[in-house]
Amino acid sequence: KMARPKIALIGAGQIGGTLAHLAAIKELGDVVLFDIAEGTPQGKALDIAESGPSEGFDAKLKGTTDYADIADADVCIVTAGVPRKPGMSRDDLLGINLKVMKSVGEGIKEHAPNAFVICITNPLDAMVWALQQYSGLPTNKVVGMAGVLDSARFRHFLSVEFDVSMKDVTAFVLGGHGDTMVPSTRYSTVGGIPLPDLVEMGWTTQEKLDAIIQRTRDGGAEIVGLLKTGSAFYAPATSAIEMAEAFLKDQRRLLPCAAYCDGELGLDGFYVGVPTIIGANGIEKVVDIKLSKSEQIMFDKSVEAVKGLVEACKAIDGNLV
Ligand code: A3D
Repeated sequence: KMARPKIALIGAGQIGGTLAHLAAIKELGDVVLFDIAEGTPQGKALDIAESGPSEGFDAKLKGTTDYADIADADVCIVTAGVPRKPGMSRDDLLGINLKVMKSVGEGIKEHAPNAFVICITNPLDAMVWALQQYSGLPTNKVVGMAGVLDSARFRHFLSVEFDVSMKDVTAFVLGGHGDTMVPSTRYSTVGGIPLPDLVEMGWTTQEKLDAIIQRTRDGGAEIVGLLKTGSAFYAPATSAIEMAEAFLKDQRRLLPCAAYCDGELGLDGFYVGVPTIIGANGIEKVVDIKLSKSEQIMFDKSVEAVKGLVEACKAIDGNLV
């Protein structure tokens, strides 16, 4: 018997619930929603299951507070922890969410050690690094979602500026998922035409482009400021589902993700946003792109910010190396 893939969602909050809904609608597999808040995962799983007859999907949904239920999951998507409130930076979440990563990592290690693990919890680059250590899973099987979302925001703003379909807009945002992220203009295109060429052609101006880049950097804060009670969840969930699908269907998608770099882009032994290929083996490859001088300066600054967060984690938990 061919079993359906099993997708475990650790954290059944705003993003977790949206992930469950999308995974079911796209029939990526059976879904287990896990949370420590008794009733929340069960309630969301039942509610989504009850949308099945109208939507017409075949997927089982289960809500649980017991890690045993994630047994042998093929994919785990981690959103457990707390999100930002207005005025908070992602880094303010570090202390609380590091403790959450420890319990989640141990749960995955015991029950789903063969899973492809996608971390979304902030501050992303440090949390995915800690989660890999706490879970003990191979580095190619533990990855952070940020670049797909940041690039999607960039692509959305560009498609509005150029008034063209977002299908024809590609974009790359690299570096850490924070205020220092690096939206690359040379590697971002409309219909294959790089952004600097579009400025030269007079289709947009450098000022407008700079404003879009800044809005992309502030994309998360813009949503937090509007919602007031939490952070973005529809687009973050969709981005992680894109990565999960690339793994489950062995698509070999080239997506920017927070991946473990060991030599690539001059980095040794930690996580930061880089172009990757996702296929059946998880992160199949980190694409060692060449940055321009100015991009390199921005990237280095971003890497320093991530290193600072990693050091802060080590100061809290001496077992992390
Ligand atoms: P929220 O709706 O609060 O959901 C978080 C859930 O985690 C809640 O249901 C909690 O009960 C649960 N939880 C807390 N502690 C544990 C634990 N130890 N084990 C299991 N579950 C637990 O938040 P959200 O879904 O809006 O956001 C989740 C995380 O994603 C936050 O840290 C956000 O900052 C982060 N986030 C990241 C991005 C990126 O692009 C990287 C984007 C948006 C949000």
